[in-house]
Amino acid sequence: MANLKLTYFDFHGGRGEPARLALSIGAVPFEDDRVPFADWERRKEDTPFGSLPVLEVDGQTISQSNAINRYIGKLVDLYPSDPWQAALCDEAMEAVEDVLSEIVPTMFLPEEEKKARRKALAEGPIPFYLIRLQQRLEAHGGRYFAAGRLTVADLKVAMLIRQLTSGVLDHVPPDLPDRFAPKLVEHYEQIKNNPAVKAYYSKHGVDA
Ligand SMILES: N[C@@H](CCC(=O)N[C@@H](CS)C(=O)NCC(=O)O)C(=O)O
Repeated sequence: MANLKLTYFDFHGGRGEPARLALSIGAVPFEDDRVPFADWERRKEDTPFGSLPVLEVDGQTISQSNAINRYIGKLVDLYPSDPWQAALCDEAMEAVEDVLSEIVPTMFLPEEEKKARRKALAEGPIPFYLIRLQQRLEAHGGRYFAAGRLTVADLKVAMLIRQLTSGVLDHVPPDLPDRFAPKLVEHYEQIKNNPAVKAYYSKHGVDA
């Protein structure tokens, strides 16, 4: 097995978390390099696109969260081998990227602007993506986004729901998923109760 080092910010969530979870579910040892926010400016220049996550495989580097998710998904059998199912898995992961690319930039806005932008997101794009993701889940049987089994798409959507329901995003009501996409909340609970996911969070001393 290759030597793996996954670099992401030092918190439980975000774009790096699905890969951390997938490696843990697959029981693949990896160096879990957690970057404190205070160190980021110094380390940013050394990443391929000035962002995290980054995965090092035997000293070679790749970035872009979904490229990493696909690569790790293939290593640990959490990515479909069937091309159509793989495309469905990608579809869900890219939809999460669409919504994250609206949410993440608000973190760096001054307070008043952040409030206005997040209020607008909570009244439009976030419910839109929640409703459409739920429709896609239901279209594929209601339990998994692709292949009728756990894939990295489920981990990525679950991390979005975890973030939205946790209340960490000021001005975004944490009940949006319950109101607009209760089936995604059920799906998140199902992922949270996966024994390997539970073991991962209990090892880190946090609630899933
Ligand atoms: N398209 C990239 C986006 C990566 C991205 O924007 N990551 C954020 C954290 S979730 C980041 O590194 N922000 C710090 C910065 O841009 O300086 C991916 O999917 O990995």
